[in-house]
Amino acid sequence: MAYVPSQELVAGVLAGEVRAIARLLTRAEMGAAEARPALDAMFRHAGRAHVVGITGVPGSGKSTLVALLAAAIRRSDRRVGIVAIDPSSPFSGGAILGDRIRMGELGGDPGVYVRSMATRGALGGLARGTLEAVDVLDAAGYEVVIVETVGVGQDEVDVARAAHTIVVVSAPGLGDDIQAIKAGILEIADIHVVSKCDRPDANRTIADLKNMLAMGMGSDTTVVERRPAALASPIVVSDPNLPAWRPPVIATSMVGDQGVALLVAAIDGHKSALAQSGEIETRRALIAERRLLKAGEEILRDEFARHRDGKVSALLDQLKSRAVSPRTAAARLLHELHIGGDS
Ligand SMILES: Nc1nc2c(ncn2[C@@H]2O[C@H](COP(=O)(O)OP(=O)(O)O)[C@@H](O)[C@H]2O)c(=O)[nH]1
Ligand SMILES: [Mg+2]
Repeated sequence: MAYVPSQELVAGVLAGEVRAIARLLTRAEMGAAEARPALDAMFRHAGRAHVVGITGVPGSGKSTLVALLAAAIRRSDRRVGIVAIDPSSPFSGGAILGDRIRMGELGGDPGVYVRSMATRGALGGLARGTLEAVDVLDAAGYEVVIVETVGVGQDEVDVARAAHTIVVVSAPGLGDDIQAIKAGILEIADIHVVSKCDRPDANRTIADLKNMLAMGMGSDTTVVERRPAALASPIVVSDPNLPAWRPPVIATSMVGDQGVALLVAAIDGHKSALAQSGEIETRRALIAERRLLKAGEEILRDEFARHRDGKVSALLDQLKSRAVSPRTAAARLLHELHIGGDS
């Protein structure tokens, strides 16, 4: 198969061609310099999708939920792109999200695209290019882009925080506490999910989570709208009278797809709440700021590694002997690396 320059893939991606999407995603993941202009073009064309981040500790049921969620969103005829950074959790016996989707009701559905990003290193260092993969799927016309990421570690949490709607998944059976608290991700939730609510111990997890929220670790909601009998907790579906969005708690289960339609409603409710309150602009600005800093960090780390044994080593020696302070050395470093310049 002949190598197609990345720039030539742009038109294919914009036309929604799966092969072009797959190739460009691979290059984004590899961090191929050649793909840079194409990825820049993707960023310019992106911005229409609603990006949903699904996060939670390993084994909390994220992949299972994402597959169900994607199927439910498909029923409203929207196309769904999925980027999963947790391709095979040890808890799921290595079953990856892509397999679930292919084997499930979405198998062969051209309206769903799943990409599992490899993680780097044993500690699951975040795959480079995850947010660029989101841009690619956004530019390719997927109306909803779901990002599954483990809510452990700064990089992974940063990816979740680049979403418009952040769903934090907690589950029974993973220890005594609400794991999301330990991971420090409870407060980033726009929507809380307690998964595996078919388990008898799920009620305790729901109660614990609500207690935590009542104690001010995030905010619970008390407004109920059209609450089906099956729903274990109240939910707000876009109420214009609310002063601000209050994260609902939704109980879900893979048994009978419980709570999944409500989760879709909550995501859509959050999306319209962001639009109605104008908060979407604030959030977009925050995401832009984070992405700028993140990209800057990446460039710095890349350049640092490239010159580690060259210009950087003398500076390191001076620092080691305390001839210069870290701040001064860093200022010189930035200067000498000519970051952003042509050198
Ligand atoms: N009982 C029950 N088990 C579930 C449910 N959802 C997921 N699991 C199980 O929990 C384990 C972890 O699920 P997975 O989706 O891979 O979690 P992830 O690591 O957060 O992506 C698997 O063994 C699943 O079969 C559920 O709704 N009910
Ligand atoms: Mg998973």
